[in-house]
Amino acid sequence: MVGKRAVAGLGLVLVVLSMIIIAGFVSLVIIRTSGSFQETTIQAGNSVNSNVASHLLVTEITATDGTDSYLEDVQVVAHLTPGSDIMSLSQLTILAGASDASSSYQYAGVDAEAAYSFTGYTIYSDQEFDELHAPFYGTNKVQIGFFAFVNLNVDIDGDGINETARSCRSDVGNLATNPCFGQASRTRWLMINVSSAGIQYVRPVNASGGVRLIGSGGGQFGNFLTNISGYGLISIFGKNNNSNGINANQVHLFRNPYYLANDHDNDQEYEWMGLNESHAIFFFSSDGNVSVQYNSTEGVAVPLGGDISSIGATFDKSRTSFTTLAGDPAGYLETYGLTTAKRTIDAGDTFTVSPPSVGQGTFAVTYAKRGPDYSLGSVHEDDVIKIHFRLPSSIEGGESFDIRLIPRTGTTEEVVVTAPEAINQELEYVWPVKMS
Ligand SMILES: [Ca+2]
Ligand SMILES: [Ca+2]
Ligand SMILES: [Ca+2]
Repeated sequence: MVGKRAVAGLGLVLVVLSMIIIAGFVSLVIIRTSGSFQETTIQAGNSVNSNVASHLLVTEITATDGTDSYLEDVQVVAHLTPGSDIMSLSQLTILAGASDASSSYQYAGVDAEAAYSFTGYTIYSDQEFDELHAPFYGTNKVQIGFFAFVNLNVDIDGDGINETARSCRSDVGNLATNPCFGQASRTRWLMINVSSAGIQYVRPVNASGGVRLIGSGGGQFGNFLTNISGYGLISIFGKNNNSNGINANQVHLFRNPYYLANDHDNDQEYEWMGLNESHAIFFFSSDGNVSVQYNSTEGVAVPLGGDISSIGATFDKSRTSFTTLAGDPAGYLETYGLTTAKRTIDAGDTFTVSPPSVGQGTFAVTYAKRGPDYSLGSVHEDDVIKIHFRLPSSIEGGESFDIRLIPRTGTTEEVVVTAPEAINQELEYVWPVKMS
């Protein structure tokens, strides 16, 4: 392994950026820390608005999920101070800063929970992958007959042995005693021999999902991205005009796709990525059904900066932009490393996929208490809201981060949080610190 390439300077840029935002928006900042419960009121920048305005007071912060000793998401409970103006959530900017990253957040909208099916909010940040494997796809044009396994030219379980396939005429009830010889005149199953997991049986199906016997007269058969023992996916697609069964080029085996942690095309659905020996291949949700793209390998190919098919190969690609199939900016890839196994990128090598903009995100809001004037998308004086968002980086025990709630006009609430030394609960109370 050659090692990770350091990413420097970004944090500083964001800090400077956030100071500019604050100076432009508000006249007052109230900083509250967990240690002493001191409240400090300071003047920050020039006063841009001296009207009575809004101030969200934070009363409690929880963070999740601590079961792996790191916290990623926070829930900030807050309400308006007496006399505050009604605040539209679209007029609230949140900044969060940890030791190595910071992010700004805008309101995800009243429909966010439905739109972002996962959490109701999102964040854009660099994604550093651990071990990665190629190839993600393989075909072989010879016929898959009844009597011998055919090499499919792909190693989906990564054990260095290609997977093979054979046609099967028996029905599944006979497989244990008489696997797949004779008994019927037509192909009923495809046997995929995954070298480390044994034989997997995949049933070709017709367009409505029913059993399709191969070997007599016409009709499409298929099987779309079916899971193969957790290692990958198989798709079969063809026309039933071959009495001897299925051709290998009608069978596609894929490694499991890698999922991107960011919504690169900003359409509130996730993207997939596959690798071959020379390229990372991206499938964007805005380009259509990602599984269809994956099956037909219609993705956007970005060079890895080397051929990783052999051991000892270097790959080195400085930060390179890529677009969706439609041509919209979709992010950056940076690679750097040396292979120690064929078609493998080691966990310690650099393989960083970045969205078009890093350090931005959205927050979602739920109502812990609904006041009499409650309305979605805004905060009234008697509401208690819970603000949900993802921290700019994972927080470990004892690490500090700060959160600033910045109204367009009004007083910024800043809370400095120090995580508990021992993080082990799914939900950890991180502010204020409970005194035992
Ligand atoms: Ca965690
Ligand atoms: Ca294998
Ligand atoms: Ca997307």
